[in-house]
Amino acid sequence: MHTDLFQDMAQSIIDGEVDTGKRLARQAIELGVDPLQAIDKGFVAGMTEVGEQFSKGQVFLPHLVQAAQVMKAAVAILQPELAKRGAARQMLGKVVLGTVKGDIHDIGKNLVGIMLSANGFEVYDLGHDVPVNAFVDKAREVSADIVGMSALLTTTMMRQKDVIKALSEAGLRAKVKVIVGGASVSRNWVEEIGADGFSKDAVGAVALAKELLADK
Ligand code: B1M
Repeated sequence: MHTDLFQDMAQSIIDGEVDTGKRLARQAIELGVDPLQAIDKGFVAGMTEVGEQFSKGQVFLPHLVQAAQVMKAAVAILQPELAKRGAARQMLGKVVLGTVKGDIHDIGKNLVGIMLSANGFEVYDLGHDVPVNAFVDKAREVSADIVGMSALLTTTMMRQKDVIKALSEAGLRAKVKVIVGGASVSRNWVEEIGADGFSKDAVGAVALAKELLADK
């Protein structure tokens, strides 16, 4: 169902057409399409394609920038609808979230934040390019239950390990669960750095956060 709409959404990302992306996001709401499906099957599919074209040298950095702009504009329109669907909720826990130092990729991190908020978590989003100590300071300040870190570059994944070390040094590691994510993050990486879990997508991040706090 809605296959054509999803294809058009993906194409708007590939073409870098912000106005088209916004129009299709509004159309999805009017048609009652699940906003999460619109993001996943439509816009994210387009972003994956752009990423593949970039790695093959078929498109260049300006294309990535433009694609990201379409994605952000479309998600901004779908976000209130996502929040509405997550209505009637209790506060499940506090999450300090950010993309690690040196990394400015924030689309996936934003989606994770939106989904956690929509599902009852109080999210403190520190943004992108977040220094190691900022995670630690905020976790202490708000008595966080979870620290969540996104990293998309193989070069910046190491910062996730640094934050875990800094949390330990600050005496906070036993009090917070640490979840990580990003295109290159794997189960092996989670074990290597001593995190508590990872998720491949934003829906999985919510399930993981709930699971980790279940016995708290
Ligand atoms: Co960049 N980039 N980029 N980029 N970019 C990648 C990551 C890359 C894989 C592209 C490629 O070569 N195929 C490659 C990394 C290679 C590597 O290290 N292995 C790359 C590169 C090389 C770069 C630059 C170095 C390019 C350059 O300058 N020469 C540069 C780095 C800048 C920096 O950060 N210092 C760069 C810049 C950019 C833009 C600024 C142009 C733009 C980002 C704009 C923005 O975010 N505001 C950009 C984009 C758009 C991409 C791709 C194409 C798409 C990323 C994205 O938004 N995906 C990406 C290729 C790819 O990943 N396929 C690429 C959609 C998003 C919904 O998915 O972010 O994976 P994702 O998030 C998912 C899951 O990973 C998970 O849930 C999310 C939602 O489903 N998840 C979590 C994410 N965080 C989580 C946290 C959790 C749990 C789950 O818990 C806390």
